[in-house]
Amino acid sequence: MHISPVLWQFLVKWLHASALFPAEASTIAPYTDALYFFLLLITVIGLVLVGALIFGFSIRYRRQRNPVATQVEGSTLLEATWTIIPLAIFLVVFVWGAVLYFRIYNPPANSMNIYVIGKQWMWKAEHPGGQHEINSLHVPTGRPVQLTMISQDVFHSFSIPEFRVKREVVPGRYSTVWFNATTPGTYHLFCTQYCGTQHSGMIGEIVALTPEDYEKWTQQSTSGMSLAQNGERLFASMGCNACHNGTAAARGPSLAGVYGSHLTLSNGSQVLVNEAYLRDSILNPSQHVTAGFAPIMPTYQGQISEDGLIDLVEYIKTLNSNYRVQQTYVTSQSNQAAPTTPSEMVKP
Ligand code: HEC
Ligand SMILES: [Cu+2]
Repeated sequence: MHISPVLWQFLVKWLHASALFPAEASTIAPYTDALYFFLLLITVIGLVLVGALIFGFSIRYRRQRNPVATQVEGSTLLEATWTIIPLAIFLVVFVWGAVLYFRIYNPPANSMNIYVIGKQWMWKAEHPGGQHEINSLHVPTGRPVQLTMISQDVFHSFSIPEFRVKREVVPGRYSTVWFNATTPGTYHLFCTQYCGTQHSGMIGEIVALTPEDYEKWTQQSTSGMSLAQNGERLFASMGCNACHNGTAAARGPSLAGVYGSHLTLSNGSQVLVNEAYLRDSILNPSQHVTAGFAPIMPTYQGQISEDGLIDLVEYIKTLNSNYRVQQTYVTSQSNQAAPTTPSEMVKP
C-alpha cells in the first residue's frame, strides 16, 4: 500500500498530537504503522459495509412490505464471492505481517550489541564497554542496536512503544530484539508482561543520543572495566583455565576462535556457537559434549549470576588466539586471589 508521504506525515503527526498514538522514532515504526492502519482501514470498510447492509435490508425487507415470508435459495456465486475476497485480503495481511516479522526479528549483521537483564522489578543494561545502567538505556541514533536479553526470575517483556518493538524476556535463555532509532529524545520503556506486585513500576527510559553524544556518554559512564575484562577475571577466579588453557595438554578444548564457528558434537551433530550456546555450555556442559573430549566439565548452574555469564560470554567472544588464553592463565597464576566484584557472584 502506498500513501502519499505528506498525507502519512499529517496522519501520524495528528494522531501523536492528539495523544492517541506514540511518535514514530525508529526505522521500523512507519512499516508497523502502515500494517496497523491497513488493518484498521479494512476493519472500518467491513464495519460500514455490514452496517449499511443490515440497515438497508431491514428497510427493504420490512414486515409491511413483505407480509408473507419468501424462501430464498442459496447462490453459489454470491457465497464464492464473499469467501474469496476476504480470503484474499487475509492472505495479503498474512504475507505482509510475515515479511515484517522477519524484518523485526532478524537483526542486521552490523548491529551493536547491548545486554539487558530483567528482574523483579527493574531493567539492567550492560554495554560492551562495561557501562551499567538501571531502568534506563542510552543508545545511539542512526545505527542498528541489538539487545540480547534474559530474565533473572520470571517472564518479563521489553517494550518501547515509540520504536514499535517488544520482546519477551525469559529466564534461562537469551532473546533478542533490534531497532534503529531515528530521532534523539527520551522514550518510554515498559515491562508488558504481568510479573508480580510491582510490575507497573518496572519502567524506564530510553535515551536516544546522536552518535557524538553517545560517544561522550560512553566515555563519561565507563566503569573502567569492559564486560570482557570482567569476564577474564571471572574465568581465572572460577578456575576455568585449569582445563581451558589453550595448551596441547589441556583437558578442555581451546576456546580461541570458538565463537561464530561450527562445532561438531560427540553425537555427530553440528552447532553454531553463538552467545546462547556459550551460556548453555557453561551451565549444561553434559547436554552437548564437544567431539573428542570427555564429559568432565562440571556444571556451573547456580554458581554464576546472569551478569557473570554475560561477562564470561563476552570474554570468550574476544578470544581469537591461544596466546590470549595463556595470558589469562599466567595472570591468574601470578595473581592468585583474583578479586571478584560482588555483582559477579551469585547472591546467597
Ligand atoms: C574440569 C575441566 C573443565 C573446567 C574446570 C571447565 N571446563 Fe569448559 N569444557 C571442558 C571440556 C572437557 C569441554 C568439552 C566437552 C564438553 O563440551 O563438555 C568443555 C567445553 C566448554 C565449552 C564449549 C565450547 C567448546 O569448544 O567445546 C565452553 C564455552 C566452556 N567449556 C567454558 C568453560 C568455562 C567458562 C569454564 C569456567 C566457568 C569452564 N569451561 C570450566 C572442561 C572444563
Ligand atoms: Cu516485568
